[in-house]
Amino acid sequence: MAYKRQIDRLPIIPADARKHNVTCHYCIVGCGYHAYTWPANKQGGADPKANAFGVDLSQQQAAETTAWYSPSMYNIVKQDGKDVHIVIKPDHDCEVNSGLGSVRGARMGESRFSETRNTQAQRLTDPMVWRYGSMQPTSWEDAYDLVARVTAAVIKEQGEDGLFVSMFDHGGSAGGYENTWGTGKLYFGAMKIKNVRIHNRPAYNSEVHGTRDMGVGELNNCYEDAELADTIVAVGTNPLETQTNYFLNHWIPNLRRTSLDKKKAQLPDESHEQGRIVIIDPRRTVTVNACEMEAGKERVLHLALNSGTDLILFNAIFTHIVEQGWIDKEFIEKSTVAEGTKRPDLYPARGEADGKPGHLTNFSGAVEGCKVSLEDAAKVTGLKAEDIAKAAEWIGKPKDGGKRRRVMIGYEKGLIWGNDNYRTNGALVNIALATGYIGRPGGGVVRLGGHQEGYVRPSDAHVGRPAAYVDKLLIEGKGGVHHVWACDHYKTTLNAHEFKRVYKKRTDIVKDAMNSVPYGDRDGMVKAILAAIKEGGLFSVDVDIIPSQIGQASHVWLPAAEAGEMNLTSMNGERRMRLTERYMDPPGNAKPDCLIAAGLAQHMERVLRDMGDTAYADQFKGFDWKTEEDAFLDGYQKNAGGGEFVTYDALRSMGTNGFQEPATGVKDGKIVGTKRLYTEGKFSTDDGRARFMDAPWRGLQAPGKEEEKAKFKFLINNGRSNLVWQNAFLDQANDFVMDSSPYPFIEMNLDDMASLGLGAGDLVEVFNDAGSTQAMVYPTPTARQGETFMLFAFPTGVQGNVVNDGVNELVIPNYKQSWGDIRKIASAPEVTKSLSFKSREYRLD
Ligand SMILES: Nc1nc2c(c(=O)[nH]1)N[C@H]1C(S)=C(S)[C@@H](COP(=O)(O)OP(=O)(O)OC[C@H]3O[C@@H](n4cnc5c(=O)[nH]c(N)nc54)[C@H](O)[C@@H]3O)O[C@H]1N2
Ligand SMILES: Nc1nc2c(c(=O)[nH]1)N[C@H]1C(S)=C(S)[C@@H](COP(=O)(O)OP(=O)(O)OC[C@H]3O[C@@H](n4cnc5c(=O)[nH]c(N)nc54)[C@H](O)[C@@H]3O)O[C@H]1N2
Ligand code: SF4
Ligand SMILES: [Mo]
Repeated sequence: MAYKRQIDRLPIIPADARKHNVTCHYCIVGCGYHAYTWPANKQGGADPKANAFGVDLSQQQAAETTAWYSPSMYNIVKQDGKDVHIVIKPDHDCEVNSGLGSVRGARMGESRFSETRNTQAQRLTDPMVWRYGSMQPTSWEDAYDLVARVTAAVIKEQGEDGLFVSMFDHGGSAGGYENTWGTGKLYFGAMKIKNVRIHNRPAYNSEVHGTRDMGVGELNNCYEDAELADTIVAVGTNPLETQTNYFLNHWIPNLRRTSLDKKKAQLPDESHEQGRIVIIDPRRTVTVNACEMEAGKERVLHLALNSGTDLILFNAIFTHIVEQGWIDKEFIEKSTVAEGTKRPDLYPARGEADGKPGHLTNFSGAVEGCKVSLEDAAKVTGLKAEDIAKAAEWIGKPKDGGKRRRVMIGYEKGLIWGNDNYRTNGALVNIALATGYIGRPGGGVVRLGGHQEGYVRPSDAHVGRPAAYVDKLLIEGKGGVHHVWACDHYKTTLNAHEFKRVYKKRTDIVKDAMNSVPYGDRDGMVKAILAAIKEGGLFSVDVDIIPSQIGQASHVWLPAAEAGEMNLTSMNGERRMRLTERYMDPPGNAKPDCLIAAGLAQHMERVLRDMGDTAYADQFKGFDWKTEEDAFLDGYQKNAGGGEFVTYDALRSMGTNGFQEPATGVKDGKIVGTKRLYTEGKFSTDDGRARFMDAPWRGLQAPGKEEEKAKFKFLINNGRSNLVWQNAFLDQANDFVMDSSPYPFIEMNLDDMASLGLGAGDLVEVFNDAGSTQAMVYPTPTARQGETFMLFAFPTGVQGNVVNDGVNELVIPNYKQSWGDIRKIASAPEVTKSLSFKSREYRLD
């Protein structure tokens, strides 16, 4: 029955099981689940009164029944110190997923820490410190004391710029409003840390400065808009695999040729068409395949452009829409910068825009600046001019009867981590502004998102723009202490090969120094560490839930609790905020990140007072939180828009549907939210008018990319797959994942494989001037010659090793445009030999 799950039957959930609201803490979509728990020595029965479903389980259930769960949703965990059964099961009444799970979220149950069933035995249960040559358990007090003393001493010597911080800025696990506030209050409130970076990029900046500078916040629509759109435009994203239930539950019902989506049929006075989709991605993804199967090929336009050429494509689409007169004049006049407006402070002359790699302007400025012919764009993108025109038509041309099309544009990492981030982002938003489809049903120009969001922090203005390129500074030997929160640069940064080489060297200097002093001699230990830092060493503190790869270099590990082991609030890609209720105990002595930050602050205060710096010590006051709820009240309630209406109790009563931020009030005990932003045509600028961007094409922008492309044979495109969540931090201890993916796959064209003498499952080395890594060959008939796709961030082969250090002017990395050569290491070894390499595409006939 159960694949390596050591179980031959599952207990029935009893009627009196405790039921907790859960939002899946993996991707942005934030599907609603319930966690049922009940004592280990009990189970329910077949009688409707004896089970949680209230149905007669002695009868055969219908195909679409909700009265079931799978082995992957089950576990035995600790709750208030006692063993309980747990089932974490998708909620049919959640509007986000309507009961769908995914191959990631539906494994939440088996991915919980269980001493009984031996799952996730890798979880950290105690603080660990470098002692006598290895990592050893210790108490929180001891670990805090060491971290605070070294950190305070380094700040005394080097100033706050000597403390480097890497911290998550998202929701989901790690993150959440509680934890972004806890860490934010420590590093941006008590301190003003400048050498700080976010989990997924080497600086503290925005992934989407472009759209924000134009006044268009990136999460401006709602998931229902994907059901209402006449045309969905998907740029650099593979939502079947990365926003799975958003795609399946909201895009597919619109695209599916067999029925008109119910919500769409209810729209007043509009012509009702089955949706169509334009997908812009150099690679044929399974999303393209699924759309073709569901919508019919004639309603799917896949623009397989040359890697990194999106900007010129968008400019050509924009130009064509303008030339055809398909623009929304009224919207442009009312909601965007008026012609002739002179605001040198806001839109300086072209080329003089400080910290803005694109020039913010009005409509005609963008028309002039972005002008490019279909033919010229076709040459650069490798597409046919007629296909570019067709995309412009599907976006701009009014429907039969003259009604405007409803168009939703969604983009993610193929654009964000793509060539020339700022301008490309701007060029795409230009199209949405020109056609007026923002703030209207079936519209929006939005990030599709990565993790859930949950950002509330004191201002980061002191960081400046461009922000410090933190990884580069670390490589150059800067800084004395590095605090790392919930990210693993060893697997996920750019220029990772070099980063790891230097980071290991610098942290080893400190380890060697620590080995020379008895651990119990705290003064001697701190002195030795400081001396080692003067020699170029770096003291590293890793706050994580498992021993991570960067953690191998660290001197202290602080064990964190995940969502569900603490109460945690976050919002999804349509700003839907929910509370995941604590349903189990954290492993051992692990704590919520916000309380770890509070503990660090309190010890900093104590140490600084001991050092005699009372004024600085006083800055670390205000962390006397007992629970994560205290952190939430201190952070969200006081600092988030509409926060005053939002409490844990109110969220609990709003279940898995929650409300869409920002909150605007409370009615009949329910929080009232905001379905769409910008419905009044007023944008996030001082005058409420959105800006266009004058953003002409300038080739591959990041340093070294053109040269790399010319020198090496293969594009090493990279990203995600359905099965694996992020850097596989939990998946690496899951047989289901590791048996099918012992190494990261690299999808290759069959002729390319033949020319290198490669077979399925062979191990190859991928290399270029930035570094080298390894992968497992996955024969892919649809892959274009010379273009590969490698799974990113995998523990047994890090794609980031071959991503060079080139970034844009605002320090946004360019992970997606990498080129390298490939050579064979070994024919399929035992672990890959018996794997299936069948096509990931499906056919209905
Ligand atoms: N080549 C290449 N590189 C990329 C990308 C790419 O497309 N290509 N994408 C980038 C993107 S978008 C992202 S998001 C990053 C991801 O980069 P990372 O953020 O480094 O990767 P994650 O796997 O999300 O890391 C999560 C870490 O946090 C730990 N963790 C999980 N839950 C908790 C918790 O509750 N508390 C604490 N303290 N720790 C926790 C996990 O064990 C893990 O070590 O990678 C980036 N790097
Ligand atoms: N299964 C799963 N889902 C996830 C995650 C996960 O780890 N696993 N991670 C989550 C996170 S943190 C994030 S940020 C999101 C990312 O979600 P996505 O952005 O959808 O995922 P990626 O696979 O990184 O990249 C998407 C596509 O960009 C394409 N691309 C590469 N170069 C270019 C280019 O030059 N132009 C264009 N237009 N496209 C290009 C790639 O071929 C790829 O198909 O996924 C989230 N969801
Ligand atoms: S689609 Fe995302 S949020 Fe939903 S179950 Fe899957 S991983 Fe979780
Ligand atoms: Mo991400």
